[in-house]
Amino acid sequence: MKESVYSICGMCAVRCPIRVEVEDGKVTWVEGNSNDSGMGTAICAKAAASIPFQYDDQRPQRPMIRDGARGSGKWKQVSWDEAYDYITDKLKTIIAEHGPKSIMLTDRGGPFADLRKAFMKAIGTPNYINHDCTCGRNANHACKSTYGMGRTGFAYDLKNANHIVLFGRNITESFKVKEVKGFLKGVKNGAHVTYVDPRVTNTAGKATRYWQNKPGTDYALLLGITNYIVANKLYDEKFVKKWCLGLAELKKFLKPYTPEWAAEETGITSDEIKAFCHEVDADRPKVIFHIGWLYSRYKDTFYASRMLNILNALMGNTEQTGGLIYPKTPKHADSSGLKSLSADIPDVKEPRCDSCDSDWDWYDNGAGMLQLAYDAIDTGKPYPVKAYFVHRHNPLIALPDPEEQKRILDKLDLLVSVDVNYSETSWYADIILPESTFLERDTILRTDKGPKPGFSMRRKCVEPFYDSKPGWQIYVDLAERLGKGEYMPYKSIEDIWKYQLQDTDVKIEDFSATGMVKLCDSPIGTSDDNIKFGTKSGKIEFVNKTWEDKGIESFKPYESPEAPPEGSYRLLFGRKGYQTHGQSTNNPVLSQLLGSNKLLIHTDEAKKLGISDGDTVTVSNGSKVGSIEAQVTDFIHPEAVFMLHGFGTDVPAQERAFGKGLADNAFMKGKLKDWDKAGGGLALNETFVTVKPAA
Ligand SMILES: Nc1nc2c(c(=O)[nH]1)N[C@H]1C(S)=C(S)[C@@H](COP(=O)(O)OP(=O)(O)OC[C@H]3O[C@@H](n4cnc5c(=O)[nH]c(N)nc54)[C@H](O)[C@@H]3O)O[C@H]1N2
Ligand SMILES: Nc1nc2c(c(=O)[nH]1)N[C@H]1C(S)=C(S)[C@@H](COP(=O)(O)OP(=O)(O)OC[C@H]3O[C@@H](n4cnc5c(=O)[nH]c(N)nc54)[C@H](O)[C@@H]3O)O[C@H]1N2
Ligand code: SF4
Ligand SMILES: [Mo]
Repeated sequence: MKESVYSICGMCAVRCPIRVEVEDGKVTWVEGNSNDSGMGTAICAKAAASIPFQYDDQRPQRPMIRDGARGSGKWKQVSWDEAYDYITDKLKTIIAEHGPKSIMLTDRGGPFADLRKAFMKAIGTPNYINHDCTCGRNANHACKSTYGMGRTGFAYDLKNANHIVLFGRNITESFKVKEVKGFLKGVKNGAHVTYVDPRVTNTAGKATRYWQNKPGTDYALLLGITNYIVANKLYDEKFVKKWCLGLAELKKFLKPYTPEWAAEETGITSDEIKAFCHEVDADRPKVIFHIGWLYSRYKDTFYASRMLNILNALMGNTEQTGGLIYPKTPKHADSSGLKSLSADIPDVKEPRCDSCDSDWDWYDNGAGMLQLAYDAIDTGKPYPVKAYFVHRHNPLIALPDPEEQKRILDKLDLLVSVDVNYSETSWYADIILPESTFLERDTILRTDKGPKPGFSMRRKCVEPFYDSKPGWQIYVDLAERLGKGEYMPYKSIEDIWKYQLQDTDVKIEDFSATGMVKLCDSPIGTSDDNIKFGTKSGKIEFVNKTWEDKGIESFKPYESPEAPPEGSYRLLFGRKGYQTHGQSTNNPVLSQLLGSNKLLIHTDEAKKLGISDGDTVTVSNGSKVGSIEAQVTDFIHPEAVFMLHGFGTDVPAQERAFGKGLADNAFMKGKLKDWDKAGGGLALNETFVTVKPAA
């Protein structure tokens, strides 16, 4: 019998709403959950590839304990009881010597992290951290320092925009399904799209204006743009007067940064810059400057991102159709929210190992700073960190310099990986706990913000194919064994759902029909009454005194990016539409589409080096050397080379991907320590490699 299960995709961290067809205990079809407005039924290739993934025998099938040196690939398969005993025995010893604060956990953040945060709080450690120092950290902190709220404090109303401005935001390949659908509707409706990237991408193909800037010069371009907009009053004077602080200081700071100056620095002509400024002036307030994501990997992208935030403010696009809209919460619908699973657990008084609550207290300590936690493992300061849980996170691919990381991880007494793959980090761990795939497990409820706020549910569609467990069960079991069961007293997922829903009028049955519950019947529209900023002044702060008191200047004078040393190129990276970071290259189906990554190099540079398209080339940075196929193209800036992220696995159990391509992060030597002290993001793009024909 065919049955529909409404659930939430888990093939990447976007977590789209889906409908899954199940027949005789097998998943036969996955599509978008069209009950969610803007979603429709179409989804991405990665989601479809979840079906063969469930049966993949190249993923961990039961718990495994290391039976040789770390990374040796020697494993002993064990029962769940043995695995739990192993972990709790080690943890008890570690806790006896160093206290519970010597335990840390990192994951991929997001709505389901609430359960892991509760586990950490229950066992008495403050050290929950997520991946964000390699993702949106600079952009997030830039938004906080201007608007007083995080990067996701606004939703972009792309489908109604007149102009969408994307600095390295490759929205059609590094996508979220709903967002890209909104973007394409905007394009169809005639929106202007300005796309800036040293590399031509699919998104450039959708743009009305494509600028190939010199890598690392976005801040200069933004200074030139803002200078011209401010000097010529091409902004919303009424909005700025009412809501923004620091215009005079901004104006003064921008003086030297004319479009002519920016042209010299970026390679984009001043006429083009000026034409763009007049165009956005005509298009506002329906203009969206995307505040950035992954382009924010340079030394100054906190400041570039701050300038994007300031430009949004100048457009007066807050809470405007076609602009930046507050995602409405349950509160807007007169409902309580989900109760946090941490709510009834006593606060942990210990300081954080990454010092985000002391030395770096202007940072958002919800996400923490993983690079500083690595320092703590390495140095034992501010205190020893001896046990590390890595959940749905793969630092040996996601953080730079795996060689240096392994040196540091070797100082741990316990490294636990909870994963669905033999990730590079699982392979280096002491123990692997296989989590059931998202098709095989329930998760805690999540809140959906938007015009119709509500909650949604990920449901188990089929029984686990291997001897795996859902994440919630793993942490509830471990809390119990560590004598903290009273804080996670759940016997079933229903117990957890009931706990989360206790302050609302919603019942578990309400999710059956569509997998989601909306808290209002008609969408909550935009209104000036909703405008509220999280800064001390309640305004958008071009000048932020609180941050200045911490030594973070509001306006940073521009410095040119370092020129690539003679014979070197700046290493750029990104992803493809049918790839999720490092976790798709061994997928039974996606591996066939992805094959190996290549090194994109400009035609003129390739000619100089005697490299032809398809040649094997040697790439190196210090002691790190590797070979890869060259793709010779006109579509990349001559100063840069590019490779897709997430390839080059060193895990032999990933048989389909092993030996294919190179890992970009392995060339980022020393980059664990190279990060932006203002924004907190790792400066991954400040990496240079030399390229030559393979011998
Ligand atoms: N050099 C370089 N570094 C980068 C990037 C880059 O482009 N280049 N990108 C950066 C960005 S933007 C990000 S967000 C990070 C991402 O870094 P990560 O969060 O580490 O990346 P993912 O591949 O999303 O997830 C990591 C792990 O989760 C596992 N996993 C997948 N599904 C499940 C599941 O259902 N349960 C469990 N328990 N595990 C699961 C995967 O097998 C994988 O091992 O990397 C960052 N680092
Ligand atoms: N299919 C797919 N979609 C995803 C993900 C995935 O793994 N797969 N991951 C999700 C995650 S976690 C994230 S963070 C987002 C990332 O989404 P995006 O931020 O759009 O990231 P990418 O496309 O990976 O890389 C950014 C682009 O920056 C360009 N770039 C490099 N240097 C510069 C520069 O100096 N200036 C400018 N303007 N551009 C530059 C690169 O050429 C690249 O095209 O994607 C999300 N969506
Ligand atoms: S973008 Fe694709 S893989 Fe990611 S959650 Fe959505 S449907 Fe799944
Ligand atoms: Mo990310």
